[in-house]
Amino acid sequence: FPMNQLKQFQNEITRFLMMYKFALDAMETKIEILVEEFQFLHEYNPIEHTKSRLKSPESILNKLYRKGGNVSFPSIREHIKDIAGLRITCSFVSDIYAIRDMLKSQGDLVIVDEKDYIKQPKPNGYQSLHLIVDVPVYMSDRQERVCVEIQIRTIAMDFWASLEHKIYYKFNQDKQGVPRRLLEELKEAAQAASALDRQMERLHKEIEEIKEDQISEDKLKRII
Ligand code: 0O2
Repeated sequence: FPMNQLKQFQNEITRFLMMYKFALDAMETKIEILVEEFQFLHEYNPIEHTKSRLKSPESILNKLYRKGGNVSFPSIREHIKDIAGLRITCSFVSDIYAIRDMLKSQGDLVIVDEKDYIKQPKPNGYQSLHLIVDVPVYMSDRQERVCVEIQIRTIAMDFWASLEHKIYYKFNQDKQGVPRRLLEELKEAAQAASALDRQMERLHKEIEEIKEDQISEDKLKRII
């Protein structure tokens, strides 16, 4: 490659990835605003933590190759929707859907795809709600729309997914190499995580009801 062409190519990649970084920044700000308001209204924070990441050029190219796309920016945009990824870990399952609905009602966002692995877990037990959101990005000379993948899950689902990910790393990502017994136990663990989520949700609802009863009792006392 002549030096000037290489430089131009590097600049184009950097500019391309910057768009995704800006989309992630915009999404993170949106989430912060939603949480602040939610906290004011409901007196608790529905989000335990968020984590964002940009896919590296190397794994973008690997995925592009797997999907049979050609190496061009339009092809990358078409085939790879998770260059920008945001993972939101919630306290309760109902919070996951509350956040999904809040995002759905935002006029400038378009939900391009939704995969509900909570209602229908993957065969290995994986659970999460996945959204592909089309986000507007305002640059100095133009407006672009880019996709951000949002994974929303509970702490229990996140705990399971990170352990499962580590196990595959230990086996060098060779899915055939993991012993069957281990896979079965992992699936059982996912079911246990799901049962724990249901129990916590029930407790959370009971506590909310007690809180509401106390508030109305206090109001009544003040009136009488
Ligand atoms: P990374 O490093 O997290 O980005 P796609 O290949 O994305 O076009 P697919 O496979 O239908 O289509 O996407 P899906 O099902 O929405 O899942 C994509 C992402 O979800 C993965 O990203 C993981 O982050 C997560 N995920 C999906 N299934 C599993 C699972 O069984 N276990 C764990 N631990 N995570 C999972 P990447 O690109 O694989 O990796």
